[in-house]
Amino acid sequence: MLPSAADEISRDGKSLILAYDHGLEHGPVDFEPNPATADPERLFELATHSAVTALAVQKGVAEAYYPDYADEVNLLLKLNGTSNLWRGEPNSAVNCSAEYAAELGADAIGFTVYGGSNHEVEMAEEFREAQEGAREHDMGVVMWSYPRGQGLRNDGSPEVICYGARLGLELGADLVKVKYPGSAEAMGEAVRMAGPTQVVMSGGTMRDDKAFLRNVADAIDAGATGLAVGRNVFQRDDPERILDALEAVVFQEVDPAEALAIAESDD
Ligand code: FBP
Repeated sequence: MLPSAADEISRDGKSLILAYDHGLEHGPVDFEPNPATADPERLFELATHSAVTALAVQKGVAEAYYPDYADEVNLLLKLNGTSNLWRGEPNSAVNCSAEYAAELGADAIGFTVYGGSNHEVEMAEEFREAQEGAREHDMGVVMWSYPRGQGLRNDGSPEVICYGARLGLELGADLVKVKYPGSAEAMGEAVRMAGPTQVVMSGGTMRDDKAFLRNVADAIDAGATGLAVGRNVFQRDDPERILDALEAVVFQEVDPAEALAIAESDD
């Protein structure tokens, strides 16, 4: 692994990746709580917040909007994705190459791998091509490691999430994005299993400020180097406010209550 490959999408060894591939992965329903966020421009504006170290989007959104933000936003280009209209065994279509990501100006590539799916073998082979392409173009590699599929009964268990973190190391990711495994202890184990691959926590469904920031603080305490978050930022009425609080929790390791007070005073 190249130790510096993720530097472009990190600050002081920490990452706050704003994820915005939901229009593909979940569909327009994810924009309903805050309709302005259906407009990618709103997310690119949010990504200029000092807390954000990269914006993760799909190719079409990058082509249309990134040229105007190339100086202000670090681009993490997702190379695969599936819509929620798909009802089969978990799989993700590769819709962009590492070469084209480099042409678009990406700092890193993102790739989903569903370990445990009946399609795991082909996904791992596709990841190989993407990972090696990223290495050729000096781009970081972020794996969305979400074990799920017919054979997995409990894909949210700490053991499965820990295994997902390890897949990131084994397959050559610089950062591996995993769901929060439910406790700081379990997150610590995932971090241990990932070794030099940095672990970032996935945001998940919307929850209240305190609960969400507590999960983030626990993950950071356990050795995670940040988070990749979508809904818990853009579905809020005031996304900038939670970014202020996240900046304090992730980069200054401030306690969530204090971070919220900082965010309030910034208003
Ligand atoms: P959230 O913070 O909104 O959970 O976003 C993280 C993310 O990984 C997105 O990049 C992706 O679109 C989504 O979650 C996939 O979620 P799932 O596959 O669990 O429905």
